Amino acid sequence: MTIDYLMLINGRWVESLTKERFPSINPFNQEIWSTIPQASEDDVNDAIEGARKAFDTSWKNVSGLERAQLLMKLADLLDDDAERMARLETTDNGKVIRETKNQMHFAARNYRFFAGYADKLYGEVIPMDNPLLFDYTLREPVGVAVLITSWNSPISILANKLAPALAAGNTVVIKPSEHTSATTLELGKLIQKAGFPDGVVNIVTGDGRVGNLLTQNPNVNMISFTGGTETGKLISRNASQNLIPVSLELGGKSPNIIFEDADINAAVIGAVAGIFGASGQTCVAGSRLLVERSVYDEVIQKMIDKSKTIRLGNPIDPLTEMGPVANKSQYDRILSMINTGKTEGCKLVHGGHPVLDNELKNGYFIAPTIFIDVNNNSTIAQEEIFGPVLSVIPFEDQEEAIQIANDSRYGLASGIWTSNVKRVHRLAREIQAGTVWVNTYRTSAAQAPFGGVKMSGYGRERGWHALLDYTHIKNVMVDLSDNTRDPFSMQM
Ligand code: TXE
Repeated sequence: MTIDYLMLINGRWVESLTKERFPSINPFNQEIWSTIPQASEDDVNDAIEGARKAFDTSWKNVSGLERAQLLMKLADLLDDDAERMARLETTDNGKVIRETKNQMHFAARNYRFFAGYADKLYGEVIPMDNPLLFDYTLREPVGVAVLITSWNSPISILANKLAPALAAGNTVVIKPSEHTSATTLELGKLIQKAGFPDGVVNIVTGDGRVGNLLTQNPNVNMISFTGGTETGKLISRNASQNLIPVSLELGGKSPNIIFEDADINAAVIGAVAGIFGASGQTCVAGSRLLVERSVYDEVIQKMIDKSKTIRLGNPIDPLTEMGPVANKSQYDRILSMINTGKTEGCKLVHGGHPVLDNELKNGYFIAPTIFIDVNNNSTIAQEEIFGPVLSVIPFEDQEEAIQIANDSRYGLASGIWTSNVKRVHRLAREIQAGTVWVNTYRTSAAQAPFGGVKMSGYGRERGWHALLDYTHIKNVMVDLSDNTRDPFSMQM
């Protein structure tokens, strides 16, 4: 039996005004397991009006302490519901349950982290040259924030946005990916249960048309987006028409660099986590593995050996290590990129094909794939594939490693595997990326800021830095003098 979800608009669970719906498909068995409303323009407007009204009325009078308590309550509810939420997420996007379960708790941790800031967002008193001027700042919420998320980690990505947005006193309209809307709508139920006032959090569903309407609406004050780089550009263009700020967390082609002085076994595990974890469907995927020539053959052999042991299977089974990719269009795109790698002469040493198996229900499975001797200019080394496809690239020395690492239009994440402490800090400065992992990969924390440079976007999520995107600074200047000023001598 399919579940027919509703949208959350202004505290009410509603059908789309046009009654239009679309199916959500389980990528493991390709069955339709739920249906989702396709929001109309009127639904979008209702959601934004609801968020605006809540911002101007009820939410404004909720103190920082109360906001913190609501966020803490939400975190508790999410922790308690993690198992069920993880199963739904896995059903929707095919990500293995061991990861989706972790992500529920990680999201809860994010709500707690930002809850701690809700009553500590204060400004500063600024000393003036003129002692009779008293100047201070207020840190204020921006207003109505639109949060658009992708399908690869819906609840975890949403927490990166929703937690700081609410902590800072904004109201929001969320649009999850059309491929994975269910858990965001389930979270809406937890948000209501936690006691957030009506209209503070609205959730509209649908495809890119809904995102387009949301990001064009003049009543929106900021946009936070996670998704593809091309969509990010469209959103940025829309935002420019209303001159509102945007935070963009986009794609990547991240270099994971292994030096000869690294703990090679640990580095290989890190490289596997980097590209085959989540079937390669993460923005930080370490899709370019740069390996120092002296350990090149050893690393490749170990990568192949390790890849052979990866357990593909039903993502709902806790023993499964790699599930299917999330949807048909991803599946087709990944296979076509593998084909491009082959035609461009990259040397395929492992995988490179779909895995068709009755046990796997003929789901969208793609074998862990390793290309070696890849030229960094080739398509598979430059384009984000968003699948389990690794390009291994040799380098001769540190300078060449830096040059290859930075020869990319993206700049999201990077990894360095070495025991040389000087090299660590040198590369940390030289590499053009928002994150540099050292002797680890795909490790994250609520406290650590995350985001990209270059075509990977701008803005930061997690860490107190995220609050900067959801607040603006107001300056208050008070004249304490009794004298009237010369009206024609003011500086501004
Ligand atoms: O992303 P889209 P898709 C990359 C990855 C992947 C590619 C395409 O390379 O292969 O993007 O994935 C909404 N205005 N990443 O098609 O289209 C859409 O409904 C406003 C990297 O899934 O960018 C969804 O909610 N919104 C990434 C969200 O944007 C629009 C994660 C993301 O969808 C819109 C996912 C529009 N015109 C994909 N069009 C990462 N950074 O982790 C679509 N949307």
